[in-house]
Amino acid sequence: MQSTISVSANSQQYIDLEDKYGAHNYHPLPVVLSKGEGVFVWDVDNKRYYDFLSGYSAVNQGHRHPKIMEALLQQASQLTLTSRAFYTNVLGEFEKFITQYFGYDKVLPMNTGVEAVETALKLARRWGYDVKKIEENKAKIVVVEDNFHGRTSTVISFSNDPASYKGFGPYTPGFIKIPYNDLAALEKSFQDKDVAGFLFEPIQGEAGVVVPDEGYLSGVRNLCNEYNVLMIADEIQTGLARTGKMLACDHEDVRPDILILGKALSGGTLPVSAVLADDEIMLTIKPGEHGSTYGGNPLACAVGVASLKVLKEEQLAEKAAALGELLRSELKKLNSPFIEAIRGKGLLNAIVIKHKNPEAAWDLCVQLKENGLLAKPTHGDKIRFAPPLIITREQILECVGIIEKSLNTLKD
Ligand code: IF1
Repeated sequence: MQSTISVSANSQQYIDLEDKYGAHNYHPLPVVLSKGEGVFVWDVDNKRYYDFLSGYSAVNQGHRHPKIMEALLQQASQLTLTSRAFYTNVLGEFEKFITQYFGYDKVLPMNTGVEAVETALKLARRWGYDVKKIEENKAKIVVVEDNFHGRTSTVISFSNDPASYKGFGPYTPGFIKIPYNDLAALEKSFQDKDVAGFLFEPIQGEAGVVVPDEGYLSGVRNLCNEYNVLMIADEIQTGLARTGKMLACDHEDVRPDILILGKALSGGTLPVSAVLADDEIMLTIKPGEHGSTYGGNPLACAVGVASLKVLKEEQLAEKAAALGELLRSELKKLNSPFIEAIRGKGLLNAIVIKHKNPEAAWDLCVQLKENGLLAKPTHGDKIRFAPPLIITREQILECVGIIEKSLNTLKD
């Protein structure tokens, strides 16, 4: 039985509206938000909440960061979209800025995360044919179990979560799935000469914040070098300071051949994603062979630069590292019988709930909401704790208090 949910009539009308007119492809918490600022969001009754989801890491810089807003509004007053049929005075500046920021020759801008993943897959295949000399249509990409890279028909083709793939076949061929965090399996998969790339998340988000063993990232790098396979890091969720480094790959000083970014690249303002690689890879795609109407649009370029600047100016990676340590150690101190595991890196964290009631994680999230903190369960028993990186020490401690109070309402 789910715990009683208090929803005001005011909120309920908006919930009913979405329910009636929107597709039922989500199951949101019963809270209706109308405003955000920094680490907080407010509902339509003006109740304030800590946002511990941060748009799944899209609002690392906090809601409506003033510098990102300024860039957005300034650019909106000049030019918002041209398509890539013409040059603009902002795209090149963005491209120069982001390639120098991450140390790659080139960038290919897209919009949503999954489009950037698709771009990376196409690049890896093309590189496989043009550079590695794989026979036409034979290229394979190695992926891992419990991956999450988005929702397109190709990307769900290599998901092993039935909720993602079931009933959406036929599936795109050309993917080999191996266990995560398993270098022996990776090396075995590389025996196949048709493997062009290895696509993976440096920390698995959707799987419930699964952190690989130390040495995994550098091990992947070494094997990719040895077997001439492209290392493709999906840092859409883990990148941009979230895990306590600018990129999760930086934890082992590893540089992927293809770097995929999204989410916080726009600080939560609009879909902005990017694929970074060096010339040998990027220049295999020629004019007319890939693109997107909105990719690299002026608004995206302006907020992209501003969003990246904020990360460094406010030392958000360093903050995430320190506050993540604090959050996990304070959660441990609670010694709750209902917390089976606490894991994560930086401010990308999850707790695993242990309870005889399979709805306990959902019920806890409802209690957290009542007490002023928003978080969402994944896969039934896991709850992600990922606040904006601008959160303060005092606020983290206050939030742990809210979590403690909410845990206390769970009955044995
Ligand atoms: C939803 C999850 C998070 C991602 C990685 C690519 C994408 C994502 C590593 C695609 C997107 C989102 C999508 C969102 C929920 C969310 C999510 F729980 F589903 F897995 F964050 F953990 N690579 N993740 O995490 O990016 O195309 O969505 O911009 O509702 O599907 P997108």
